[in-house]
Amino acid sequence: MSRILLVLFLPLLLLSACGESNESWENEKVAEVSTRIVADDVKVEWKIESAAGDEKRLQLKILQNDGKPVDDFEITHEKILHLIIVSKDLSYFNHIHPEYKGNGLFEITNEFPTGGQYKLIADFKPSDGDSMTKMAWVDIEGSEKASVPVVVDDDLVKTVDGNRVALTMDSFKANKELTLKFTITDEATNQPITDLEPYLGAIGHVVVLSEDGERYLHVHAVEGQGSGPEALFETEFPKSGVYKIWVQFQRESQVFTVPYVIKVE
Ligand SMILES: [Cu+2]
Repeated sequence: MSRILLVLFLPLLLLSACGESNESWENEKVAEVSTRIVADDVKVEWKIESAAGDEKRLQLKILQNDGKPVDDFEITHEKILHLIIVSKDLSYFNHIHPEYKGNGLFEITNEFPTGGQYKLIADFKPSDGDSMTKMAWVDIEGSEKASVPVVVDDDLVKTVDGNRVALTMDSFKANKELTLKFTITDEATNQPITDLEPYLGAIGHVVVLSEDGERYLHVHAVEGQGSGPEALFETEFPKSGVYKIWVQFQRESQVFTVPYVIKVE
């Protein structure tokens, strides 16, 4: 008799145990989703006004979709927020770090070389949220210059401020993880440069945009690199086409930026 009861009850016990654990797992999941800030929850209000001289004052207000400011950020690559500014024709590039005023508001001034359209790209990470990128096209008042065509480089060796920087890639194919390798030599002496200083917590910083300025690629410096002459970065191009790459390095407290235009098959 007792054996029959046990046989009857065992499946019931198992069922209820499963039910309970499923439920608590679901609850945990819901709690996690409700507190973690994901990119879709966040919007940026951009404001641009004239400041002193030729400068413009840029303001970014970072808000959740319900209008509540995001007011707590984690530092990534040594800064709370990274702002990239690129002209429509990709001829102008700037990478700056707006000051945090609190309550989701960031502010900085910038001198735009001409009027016209610019792309603003902000990288940041809300505390207890995902790293995210928010972008916008903005119109800057002022006289416009003829746009400079984006032309694929025949030669991927460029010299800026006496630093000769050669770019080599292990592949020019889309949808494939690949490595960008920069090799830096002194233009005057031909000697390898080995005194790169850490810049934003890495050997250097790389920004990649598609020719139309619409696609912004995430690029990671390979960790644990020294101070030159080689610097390695990993990325993946989402589709074939023309891309502009800007690499930034620091020597003797000075940052220099080297641009390249490549074609990915
Ligand atoms: Cu930055």
